[in-house]
Amino acid sequence: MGTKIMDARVIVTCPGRNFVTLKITTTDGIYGIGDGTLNGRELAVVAYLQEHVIPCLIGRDADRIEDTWQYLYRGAYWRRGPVTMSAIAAVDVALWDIKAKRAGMPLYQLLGGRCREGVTVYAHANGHEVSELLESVAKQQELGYRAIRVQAAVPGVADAYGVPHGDKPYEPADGDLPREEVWDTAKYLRFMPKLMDAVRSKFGFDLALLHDGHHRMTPIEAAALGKSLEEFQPFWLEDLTPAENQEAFRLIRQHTTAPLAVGEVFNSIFDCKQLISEQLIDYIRATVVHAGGITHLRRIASFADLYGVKTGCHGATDLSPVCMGAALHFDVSVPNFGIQEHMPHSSSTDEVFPHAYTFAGGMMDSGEVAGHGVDIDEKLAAKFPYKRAYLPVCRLADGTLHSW
Ligand code: GCO
Ligand code: MG
Repeated sequence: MGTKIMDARVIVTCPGRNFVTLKITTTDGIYGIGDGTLNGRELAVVAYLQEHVIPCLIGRDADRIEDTWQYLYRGAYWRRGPVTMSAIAAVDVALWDIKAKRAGMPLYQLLGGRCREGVTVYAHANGHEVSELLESVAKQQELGYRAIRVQAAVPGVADAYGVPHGDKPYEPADGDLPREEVWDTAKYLRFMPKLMDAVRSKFGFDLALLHDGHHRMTPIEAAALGKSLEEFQPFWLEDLTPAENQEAFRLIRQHTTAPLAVGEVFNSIFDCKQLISEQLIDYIRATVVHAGGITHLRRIASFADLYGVKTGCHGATDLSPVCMGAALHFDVSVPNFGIQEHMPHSSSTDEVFPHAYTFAGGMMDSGEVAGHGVDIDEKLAAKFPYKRAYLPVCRLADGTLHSW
């Protein structure tokens, strides 16, 4: 009954920003697509797929998703890392798409069926001033969001994370070479309670408020931030410290009950093993494309469930609609779902990637189309050639390089 992989091709397109898509076609004429986008390092994944993965795929049984995953992960000898795991994710998601299309079912059915009626998503609000942030929160509320991430420019700091330059939507990968930003943690720590206070005073406590520290604090600074924001009851504080050092979270946890979320840059279960098993975080932010696809993300989620840690998939615009589609099937079917990030794509991106998923009233849904429900219009995609774009780098006032 097996169907074989006949062809696999990488499609790179830049409808406003770069996306890497793998398209796998089987001997029975069905195709599936997977996202392999790694922001600012896109062509590294393309080379890994073309030179090292695709030659091993041709002729392989398309139904053997787990075995193919093991072959590409365990069989490669050099394991893990964002480039490898994004490439594996692209294959994995394309194969799940094919299997679900062959079954004539939406992907979530193969993952055990629905655990909920829809997926609660959070939006981004930001501002160059607190007043502008408050307007942005109101606008997101009007669109129906009941969970909102708040980021604002910090007085006296040239470039805070999460605030757009000018009036374009926030999209940080904007330089032909990396733009340099200057950062000051002390000013940020003094400002954050004022920001949260302003938002709570205007909107009350029913709105779920999130905030992203974007890896810029030391553990003790992170602990101080958590303590100072606790009274504003954040839904979560994200990426307070660079999380290579998992045990750093013990120190943060000793000082604050603010819920902690980490993991958008993680690519395997080993990146979060200690964070989860010691219950040092509350939400794991790994998502489909950077954490080895549906197959590996489910493993991370099952492990997290043992320790009361919920999911909170990364969903910035640098993850393609293909990743979003796959993530929504995961989200509706995973028991320990927490929340899903939603940064809407540009209209040209949505045109290149027609999709079945929907948004209404602060919730998204995967839709009922067989497969993951996201396609690629290759003719249109070809009209948007790859354009090199780097994420910024960050420095302190004295020139010291800091985590961006
Ligand atoms: C988020 C993220 C993004 C990242 C981006 C980097 O929480 O949405 O931090 O905004 O900066 O995905 O490529
Ligand atoms: Mg983040």
